[in-house]
Amino acid sequence: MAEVIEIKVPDVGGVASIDVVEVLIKPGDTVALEQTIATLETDKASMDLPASAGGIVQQVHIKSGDKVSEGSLVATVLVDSVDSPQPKPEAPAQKQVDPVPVKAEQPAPASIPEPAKPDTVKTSAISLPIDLSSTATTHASPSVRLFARELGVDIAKIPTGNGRKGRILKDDVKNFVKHIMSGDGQNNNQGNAGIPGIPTIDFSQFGEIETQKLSKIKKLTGQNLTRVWLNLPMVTYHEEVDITEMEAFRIALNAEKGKDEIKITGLMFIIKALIAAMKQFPSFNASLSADGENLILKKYYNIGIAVDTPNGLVVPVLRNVDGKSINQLAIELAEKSDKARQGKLMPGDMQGACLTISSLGGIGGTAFTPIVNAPEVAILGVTRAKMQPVWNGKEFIPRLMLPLDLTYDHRVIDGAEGARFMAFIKQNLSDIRRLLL
Ligand code: CAO
Repeated sequence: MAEVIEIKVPDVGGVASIDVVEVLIKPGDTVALEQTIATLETDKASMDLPASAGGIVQQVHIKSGDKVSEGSLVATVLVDSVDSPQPKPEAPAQKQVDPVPVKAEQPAPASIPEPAKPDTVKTSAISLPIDLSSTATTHASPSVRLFARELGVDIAKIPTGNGRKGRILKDDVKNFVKHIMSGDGQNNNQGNAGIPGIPTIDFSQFGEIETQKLSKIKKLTGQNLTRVWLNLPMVTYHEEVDITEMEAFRIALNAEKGKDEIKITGLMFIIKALIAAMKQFPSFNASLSADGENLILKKYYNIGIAVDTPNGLVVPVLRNVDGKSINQLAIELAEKSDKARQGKLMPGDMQGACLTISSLGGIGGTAFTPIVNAPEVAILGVTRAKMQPVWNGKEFIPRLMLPLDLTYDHRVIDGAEGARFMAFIKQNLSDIRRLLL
């Protein structure tokens, strides 16, 4: 025999006039015992309303926006008396279930009940208690939280929901996942992690405009830079290095070269000094593990070089640099930067860097604050060397001074370690004989 059971709002600790935020069932649906059928909300908490009986929903008596109180009729459910599952008093999960069983003599497992003929139907009412204390936050209902957890979504990362007062609904979780999967979540003007978005402005109201599509490289670089900017506590340390002797040696070396040979720039010496410093300070040749618990130290020395191309910034990687001569490095960088500018780099050409150098020295500058190419832990910025009067204790003498900027991930590198690393590079570039040591 089947019977129609009324599901009512249970004892909610005397709170009246509770808002109905979401109704999750409709007539014809099959619900299981304890399945969430609606989300209710008071000023202080939200709660899932569990079905106090399993069966086929006959009628739903509430809708989103209604106000309900204890005893309000929520839905009627047609229950197959023989098959409907009952709460077992000894099962811990059902300790919260209303002590009034649907039918104590019906322990059989759930099956979808057939609609019963009217003359075999009788009506009764049951309600399950709901726990207000366990749902003390007002952002999302427990069922939405559970749904988010099942998908591995941190609900705090969903900026706002479409429910009443910004409540996060199941659809908001789904849309958030879609947004992330499409890659859009990294690269838009909308605020992430609660950061307010940048307002959209119609600039044409102020004057003539033209809209240009961003290149793919620019979009990808933008995503990566935003990700790093938001995730890494970065510090930039500035230093000036006397490269007068190094420059004289470089000019002498280039003078020996034939017309068609690749010339050596100061960058090659900087790469060499950087490798020596990474050997001396191994935490710079490392990456933080994803859980932030370990430092992964690398025993190879690959250096990424930021290259300016018509389509945007790319970072080809020079591999196993410690085993290469200055001339080899010059040839390899010329080849890679040519390839980069022609858009011919393959993904493999841009992978595996331990640290990156961003050199603007060919263009100018006195200092800048490059952004770490995470999961690397530091980046070395270079701007234009210039002759400066330097006090030698007796007089000012003209010296060629090279400005360097080291940005590092402060979770891995301490300030003093950063300063020592730069002091080591400075010592080696000021006296390049030290690179032989
Ligand atoms: N001080 C003074 N002169 C410098 C210098 C410096 N720090 N660095 C380079 N120069 C000189 C070179 O000696 C060369 O002079 P000549 O023409 O007389 O030979 C000239 O500037 C051009 O050098 P270059 O830039 O072609 O060569 P490089 O080896 O120094 O750099 C590369 C190669 C690929 C790094 C560079 O061409 C490049 O693309 N730089 C841009 C990187 C970039 O965009 N970074 C920003 C990233 S945002 O974080």
